[in-house]
Amino acid sequence: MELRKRWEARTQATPSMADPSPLGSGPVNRHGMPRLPVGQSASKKWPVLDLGVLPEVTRESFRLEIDGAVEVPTTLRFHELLELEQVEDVSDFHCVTTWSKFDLAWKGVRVSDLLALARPLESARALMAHASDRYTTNVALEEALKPDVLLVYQVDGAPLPREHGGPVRMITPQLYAWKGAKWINRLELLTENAPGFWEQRGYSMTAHPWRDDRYG
Ligand SMILES: Nc1nc2c(c(=O)[nH]1)N[C@H]1C(S)=C(S)[C@@H](COP(=O)(O)O)O[C@H]1N2
Ligand SMILES: [Mo]
Repeated sequence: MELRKRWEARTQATPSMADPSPLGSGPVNRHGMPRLPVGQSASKKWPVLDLGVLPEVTRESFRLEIDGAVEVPTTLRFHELLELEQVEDVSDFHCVTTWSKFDLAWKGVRVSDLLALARPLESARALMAHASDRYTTNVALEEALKPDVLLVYQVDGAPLPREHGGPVRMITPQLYAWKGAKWINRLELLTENAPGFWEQRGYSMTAHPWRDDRYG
């Protein structure tokens, strides 16, 4: 796909794909990185972490805006997500507070496919994800366009629970999990990377788990 191809070399060069000395332990994952990033412990449970506001979003009321540095600002409803290529992927979830949850089975659509619909300008460099609880988080395009970066509506065969960001959230398996906005409602393309909610409060702009890249 055109947009992803344009960014492919930069994506392949990201630390979670190409770091020659990644920090972590355990057998390697599909990208050759140790499965458990440095400073993390595997958790059986899947904790809930957020700002303590549970927005009232349903599949019916869900809207996703894709705007900013794009040719075609676009708004999608839930059923329109289902018209795109549906992706099932099993991936790990690394929270900066040191727990990792392995093998979450997600279903959703690729962020790269969503962004392509809006035709990002050549000058677009980063994504600001916005959520209904007013949370924001920024991700560079070479990360956001990875094929395992999804907007998901299902986990382990069931609708995504509201406390985990249902009806629709983003996931970024190759970055710390705060880069994945729950209750997502807007993908804003930026020509210059800018800090989101936690990034303004000292968290890393890049958030690479295998570099212990937690704080700015
Ligand atoms: N909208 C929104 N998304 C969010 C957050 C939040 O507060 N609001 N917290 C982030 C953080 S810090 C983490 S670790 C993960 C936690 O996801 P979970 O509650 O499903 O485990 O969501 C991220 N996405
Ligand atoms: Mo977090």
